[in-house]
Amino acid sequence: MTRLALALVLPAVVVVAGCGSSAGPSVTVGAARTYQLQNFEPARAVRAGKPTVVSFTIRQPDGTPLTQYKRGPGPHTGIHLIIVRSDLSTIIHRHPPVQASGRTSQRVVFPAPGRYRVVVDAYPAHGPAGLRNFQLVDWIRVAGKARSQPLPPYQPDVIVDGYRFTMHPHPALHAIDPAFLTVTVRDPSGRPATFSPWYGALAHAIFFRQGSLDYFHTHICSPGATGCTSLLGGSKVTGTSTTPGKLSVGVLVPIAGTWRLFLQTQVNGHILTAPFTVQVR
Ligand SMILES: [Cu+2]
Repeated sequence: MTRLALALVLPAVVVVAGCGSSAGPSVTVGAARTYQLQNFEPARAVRAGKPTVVSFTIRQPDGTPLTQYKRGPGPHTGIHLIIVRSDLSTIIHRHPPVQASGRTSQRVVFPAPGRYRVVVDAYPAHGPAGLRNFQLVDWIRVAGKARSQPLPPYQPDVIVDGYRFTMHPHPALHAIDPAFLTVTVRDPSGRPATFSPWYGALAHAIFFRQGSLDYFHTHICSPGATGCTSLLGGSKVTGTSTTPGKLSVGVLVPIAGTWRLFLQTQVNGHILTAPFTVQVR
């Protein structure tokens, strides 16, 4: 029954359930009505370093495939496919196209053996009232001996492909309490980086909680951009970037713990992923 869905960010549900993807199969919309991942592939272990096609259909509570997704500007459209290894050492983030049948397929390459959590973050065009997006989860096993890596401690400076990401000092973060982290990015020559839109945003902040793999996702857009706000129960947050090389990253997570923030942005055609460890009280 691991293919069963878990709907999150659903106001009708207790907030803490929001991203509590560790809760397992879950009722979401009314009594015993759930969204589910159907015919999720791969069903068996796959190989590291080889292309793997991840595919699935989202089954609606009425049994039919979900085929209509939100469109338009901003990042909150379609399906976001986010895959992390269970030790949070690696992340894959794609926005695969949805076929007319509702089937979605994405080719990915897993870098190393291990268990990978798959989060399908879906934005239906016509969801139930109050439901903007929801997440369904599954697992993929990549064969071989997994070498689990301990989560690195907080480091304010992260260098990715020669680009330096620096997180500025910040007050303590609290669950369900929107906050902002300032991160500056400099290119290999030390100049402020110029962010260009990727998947509808200047940057994506993807949060996973150590151990339970709870998930949340916020975005950084240009000032005045529409469709950039992330919601969690009655809370919301919108990240912005008004100065070259500087990101104001919205933080909004459902529960306290140690979280890995994967900050992704596009600079000079490079997709950069900068991981940070952050504590939430
Ligand atoms: Cu995103």
